[in-house]
Amino acid sequence: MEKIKLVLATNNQHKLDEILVKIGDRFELKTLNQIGCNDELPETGATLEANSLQKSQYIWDNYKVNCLADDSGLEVKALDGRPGVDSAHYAGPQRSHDDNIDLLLKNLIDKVNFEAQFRTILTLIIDGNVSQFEGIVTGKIIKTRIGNQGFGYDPVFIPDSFEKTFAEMSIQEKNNLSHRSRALSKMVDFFGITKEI
Ligand code: ITT
Repeated sequence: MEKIKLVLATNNQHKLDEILVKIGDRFELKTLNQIGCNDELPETGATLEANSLQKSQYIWDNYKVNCLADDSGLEVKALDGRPGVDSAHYAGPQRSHDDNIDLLLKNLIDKVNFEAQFRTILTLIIDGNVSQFEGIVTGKIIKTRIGNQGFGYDPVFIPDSFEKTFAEMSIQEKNNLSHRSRALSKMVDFFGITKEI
């Protein structure tokens, strides 16, 4: 069966790697570079849903190719769901993962509840038709960084039922349970594609 072609509407190499490992065997995936797109994708919405749609719609409108965008965020209970949609630039426009974690830990200093979740909204556009898929993983924030794999808030996030952070996991391990991977599984189900064995 011919593989479905999708352009991944993201400039985040880590997301690309996680998506390629998860579904690269079942889809023909292209990066923005490969279609000659070097643009900053628009992300001016107030929600993950809106931003995810904006990024995918931008690629569809400008390149007319089937595409998939990911907008994700860390939602912390004691911070009323923040940083949420602002996760990438929580500490400022420099979009520094290190600064973001520092600010997160500072804002949690006087809190007792460290529960948090990562949430992803994928937006798939096929022939102009839009579908969205959500993935969530719950866990907790820890006060010091552990691990050097992954990206973003991975060094301070321990998923429920685990004793290590996302940053201590390989891509495959993280893909067993991550928000992104769960949303991707829903998309795969949507296409009804089974893994070849
Ligand atoms: P694109 O918009 O180009 O896809 P981005 O990094 O700007 O890349 P987002 O707007 O979705 O992506 O921002 C997501 C931010 O949330 C990201 O920069 C991290 O700080 C955090 N984040 C999302 N998924 C994460 C994950 O799996 N592990 C750790 N942090 C994550």
